[in-house]
Amino acid sequence: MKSLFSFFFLISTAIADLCQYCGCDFSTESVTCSDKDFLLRTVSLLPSISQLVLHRIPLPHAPHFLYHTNLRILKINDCGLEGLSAHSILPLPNLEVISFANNKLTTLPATLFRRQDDLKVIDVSYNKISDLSGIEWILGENVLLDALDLGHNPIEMSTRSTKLPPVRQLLMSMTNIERINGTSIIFKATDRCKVDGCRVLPFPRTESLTYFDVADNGAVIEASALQALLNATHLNFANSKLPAEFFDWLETAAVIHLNLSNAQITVPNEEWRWCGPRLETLDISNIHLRRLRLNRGCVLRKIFAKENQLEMAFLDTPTLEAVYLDKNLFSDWPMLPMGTSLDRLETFSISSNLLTTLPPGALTHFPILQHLDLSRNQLSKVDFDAFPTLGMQLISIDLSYNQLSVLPHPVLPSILFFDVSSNNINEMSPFLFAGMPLLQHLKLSNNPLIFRNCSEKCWLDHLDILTNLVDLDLSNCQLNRTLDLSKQMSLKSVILRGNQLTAIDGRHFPSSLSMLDAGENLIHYVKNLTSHSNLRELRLDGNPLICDCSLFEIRSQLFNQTKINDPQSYYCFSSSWQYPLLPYLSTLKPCILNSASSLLPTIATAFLITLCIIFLIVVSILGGQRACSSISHNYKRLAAELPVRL
Ligand SMILES: *[C@@H]1O[C@H](CO)[C@@H](O)[C@H](O)[C@H]1NC(C)=O
Ligand SMILES: *[C@@H]1O[C@H](CO)[C@@H](O)[C@H](O)[C@H]1NC(C)=O
Ligand SMILES: *[C@@H]1O[C@H](CO)[C@@H](O)[C@H](O)[C@H]1NC(C)=O
Ligand SMILES: *[C@@H]1O[C@H](CO)[C@@H](O)[C@H](O)[C@H]1NC(C)=O
Ligand SMILES: *[C@@H]1O[C@H](CO)[C@@H](O)[C@H](O)[C@H]1NC(C)=O
Ligand SMILES: *[C@@H]1O[C@H](CO)[C@@H](O)[C@H](O)[C@H]1NC(C)=O
Ligand SMILES: CC(=O)N[C@H]1CO[C@H](CO)[C@@H](O)[C@@H]1O
Repeated sequence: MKSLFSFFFLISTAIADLCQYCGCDFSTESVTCSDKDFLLRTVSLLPSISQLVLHRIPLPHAPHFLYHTNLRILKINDCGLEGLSAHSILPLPNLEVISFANNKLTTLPATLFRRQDDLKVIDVSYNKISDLSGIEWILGENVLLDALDLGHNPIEMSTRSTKLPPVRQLLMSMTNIERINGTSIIFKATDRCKVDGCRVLPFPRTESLTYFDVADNGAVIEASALQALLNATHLNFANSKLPAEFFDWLETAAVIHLNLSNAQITVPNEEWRWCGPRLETLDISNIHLRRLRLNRGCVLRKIFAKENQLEMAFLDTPTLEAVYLDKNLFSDWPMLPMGTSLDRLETFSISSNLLTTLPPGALTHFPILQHLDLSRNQLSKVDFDAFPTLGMQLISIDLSYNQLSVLPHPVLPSILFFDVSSNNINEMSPFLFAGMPLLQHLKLSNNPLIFRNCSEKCWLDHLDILTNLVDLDLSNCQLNRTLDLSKQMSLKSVILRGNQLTAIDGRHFPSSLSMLDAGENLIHYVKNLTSHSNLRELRLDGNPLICDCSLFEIRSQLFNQTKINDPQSYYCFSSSWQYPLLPYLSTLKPCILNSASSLLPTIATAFLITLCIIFLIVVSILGGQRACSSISHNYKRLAAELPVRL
């Protein structure tokens, strides 16, 4: 039910009302209303408030604002706003930032922003605006905008006399642009407008334009447009068609951040070897490259070259900080030219390639590397000398989805994140963790042989060293021994799903634990978890739990599980009967006395045997063949709303 509110916050006693429904932060002088189901009619704010954010509140029409001179930032996002009137924000003359993104606006009324002389940013992206004619009347005179975001609007109409205000950043991704030349943006022809004259938008003054985003239009960028954009520093041409003159242009252009991902461009010899004189960030993902050559003269800092067919990379650019080569065809580790060392490289990502080994010295020339992603390759060997012996600053290593059976144990004094899940590890050195004193996130899931040698001495017994461990994933590892993590005092999340554990004993987990996933095991009992007050999430689906009063202590966590009312996920056994867990828990009483708790199952068993006998009689009367024979526990999953016989 929608309730109707009119907010009048002129007197301080009303602040409480506002803050009851919306978040008020007086240190930043902002008011935020989010995910509320009330109808906002009139907005009157305390004089000090300078920022108002309305998010996901049903507002088909703009609310009525009372005169307010201090408000600088107004955001109405995802509110289903359909219409604005020319007077909607007249009472807010000093706005600098306006965002109506993510609504259902079809037009912007003429003179909408006429009174806002200090306006800097207008964001009307993700609306349904189709007609830009008249946009020049919307703003006051002499306004120089910092940013105008028209992105994700189905623009169809615009005329030669349509003049965009001078703007530094113009964002027009997904706006139906057909082509861009040196003077105009031309939208795609539609039924409403077929000839050029009604779908052409003259460029705003290009001297001031520094940021231009026309991504995902499939637009043809003509050579004259590139010349007009010679001084722009941020260009997003993702998914555009670029002319052959592009490479010559790039050698002289001022561009610093350039995005060419998914662009249609013919790269000679399928080898990328260009760098603009100031180019720092370059995205050349998915443009059908086979080779990548980055020379010494480049000042590139970040390169994204994902989803190509790269087999070779020549990286001789010492300014590089991040290199992304994921989803290519590298079968050999990209070696650096002799004498090159990437002294600034912090991130190196080469996941989803065809690498089979990490050779000796692979990481020697990346002295400050922090993030290494080698996941989803075919690595069967990581050479012991791949890591330099000293001074590695690695923070995260992802080796998941490879074919490793053995791990090296380099000394990684700063490592926080280590993922070797989905490999075939069958031997773990007990010394592995000694070299990772700060490790917080350890993922070893889907290594079915990882406990193979654990019958006598087990690497698991050396986990104690990892005193900073925060989360541990050992799912699907055929774990069947008890795991004592009680000394990991920082541990918050443990995933043991899909193993062969038969019990969970809270004494083996620290009190810091907030999430334990032990689904799909062979667990009968869960004990001693009452003192784990931080435990918010406990997953036990797919376990043959015993219907027992000890379940009472984890009742609140179980009730919180989304699958708790699914009897195929949560069930328990009493004698050989399987019950859906939810109805059982709903009537469960806590275990009070030992005698009582030992008596209850006896009574239950007696009751069940009686039932069984009655059932036998009924079955024999009906001439059935089945007998009440399987008293032994046979934990099969059954779909059942009512108790059923196994
Ligand atoms: C750009 O296209 C428009 C519309 O077709 C045309 O009027 C204009 O002369 C073109 N400008 C250049 C520089 O080609
Ligand atoms: C680029 O900048 C230079 C120097 O500031 C200026 O002379 C030139 O006209 C500008 N070019 C464009 C296309 O804005
Ligand atoms: C390049 O643009 C595409 C499409 O807008 C976007 O998905 C991608 O993240 C951008 N690349 C970078 C490095 O920002
Ligand atoms: C692990 O077990 C395999 C076979 O069971 C054996 O060959 C190997 O030496 C053992 N490794 C260690 C470190 O005990
Ligand atoms: C655990 O599993 C291994 C084989 O994976 C087996 O040799 C061992 O006996 C099992 N231990 C227990 C306690 O069931
Ligand atoms: C149940 O879930 C809610 C939200 O997911 C959480 O805030 C609450 O603390 C949980 N309660 C228990 C007892 O885990
Ligand atoms: C500390 C604690 O509660 N320990 C209990 C753990 O569970 C066993 C068996 O249920 C009890 O005997 C302990 O007292």
